[in-house]
Amino acid sequence: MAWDLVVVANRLPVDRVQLPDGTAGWRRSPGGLVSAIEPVMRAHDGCWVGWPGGTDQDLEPFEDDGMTLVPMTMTRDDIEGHYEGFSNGTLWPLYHDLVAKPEFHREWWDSYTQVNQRFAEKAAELAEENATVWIHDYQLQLVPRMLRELRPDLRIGFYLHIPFPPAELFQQLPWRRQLLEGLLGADLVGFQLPGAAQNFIRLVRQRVGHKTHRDLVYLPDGRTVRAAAFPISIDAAGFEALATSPAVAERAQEIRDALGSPRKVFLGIDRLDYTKGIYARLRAFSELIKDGHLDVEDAVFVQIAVPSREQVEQYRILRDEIDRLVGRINGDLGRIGRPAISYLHSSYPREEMAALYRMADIMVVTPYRDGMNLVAKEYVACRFEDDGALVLSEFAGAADELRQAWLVNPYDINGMKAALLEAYQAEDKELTRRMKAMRKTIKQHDVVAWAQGFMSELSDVRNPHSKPVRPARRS
Ligand code: GDG
Repeated sequence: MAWDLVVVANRLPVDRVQLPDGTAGWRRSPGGLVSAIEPVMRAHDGCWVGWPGGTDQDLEPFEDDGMTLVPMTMTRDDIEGHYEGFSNGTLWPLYHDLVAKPEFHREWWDSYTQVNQRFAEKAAELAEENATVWIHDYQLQLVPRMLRELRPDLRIGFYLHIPFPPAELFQQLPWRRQLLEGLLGADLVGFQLPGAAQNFIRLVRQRVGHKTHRDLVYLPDGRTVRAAAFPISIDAAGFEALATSPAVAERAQEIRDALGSPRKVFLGIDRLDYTKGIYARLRAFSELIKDGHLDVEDAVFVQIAVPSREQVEQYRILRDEIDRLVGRINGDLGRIGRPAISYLHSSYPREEMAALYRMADIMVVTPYRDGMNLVAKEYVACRFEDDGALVLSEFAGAADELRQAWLVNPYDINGMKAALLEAYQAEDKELTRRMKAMRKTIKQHDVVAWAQGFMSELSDVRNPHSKPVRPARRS
């Protein structure tokens, strides 16, 4: 069977789980990628290639909720070298402003190359003639070129969900040229922000020596590659509908009651990742209590830390650090039945997320660097009464659009304290003014618009080897 659209991502949109009767089954995995890609998949005759989690399992393609999913097999060595190693130990910190120190290991690179080659071969096998292939994220940056070598007829798009670093940082990579050439296999390379696209173009000019003009790269074989920004978004209407449902309203009230009905609730929801700035944010909040600006009778901070990359050493260390900090803050500042921080290390269904968003007065999103940050957008989508405050890091991609948030520098603890306090004390009128403007933005640019924008730019690319999707326009 061959497909008109092949989506290639590191992970499939489902996780392999054990069902209560002991047999293996699938559960929809949480996260932005799934809700973003689903509408595109449904509009096309498409299939999705990715790793289902787990090791050494050869699984056949299968249908899930109307989508055809094609599982890739990964060995323990692949996971160590490609996923935990080069993707999350080298690229992730390097692309996030060196928030942690990236490690460079030649074995990791070899594994990254091998896994990328296998993904490319699988996509080549599944795509019908002149099909479109959409490759996602930093784990698969070599796939565009590898795939083009196998199948020059294809139309290839690549989208990077995380930031693309400035040349000064990217240059550290021993394999910088290979990665740039890998991406140049695509017809269209999409980024979250215009600055990332510019970083890429500049690097291609400097390091690979191709001619560039504005957002275009001219390759010696006559192809052109476009690099542009497509800020990702969320299913805004879906989140709003969930937040307005009676079940979610009831649950939101239940959570508030369980917290002891404080005057205001602060909320943080993040994957437990060192880029997200959880530690500094909790410190800032605790200092407001220590300084006497807030009282645990009036305010509580609910921090949800979703388990992530638990096999990677740095993530285990981070978890311990946050455990210790929360313990210390609650030990020092809490009272019986009134912890300063209500900390949960767990993941939740979408309905529970919506209830949390609906219940919280102040959403605190303070990453040191983030491609976009969908949590910030989801909070805004759920505030259907135009209330609630968003405190947002300037270094999250979302800050480009959500200008009416309380924008903070996450490295500046005093600045964060001031913003948290301002958001806490803000008058209703002020909250409404800000939230209304942000809701308008989110509604206008939802995830469907994002996916359509990317696909339509991709189908406009006209290159010598691939046939145009639509009949060529007469000039
Ligand atoms: C990367 C980039 C970029 C989280 N916990 C649960 C849950 N989630 C959902 C959220 C949200 C998504 O996962 C997380 O997205 P973020 O954007 O906040 O962060 P990353 O995971 O780092 O995502 C990021 C994104 O890709 C998309 O391009 O914005 O910058 O780093 O949708 O709601 N969902 C459920 N239960 C949970 O416990 N159901």
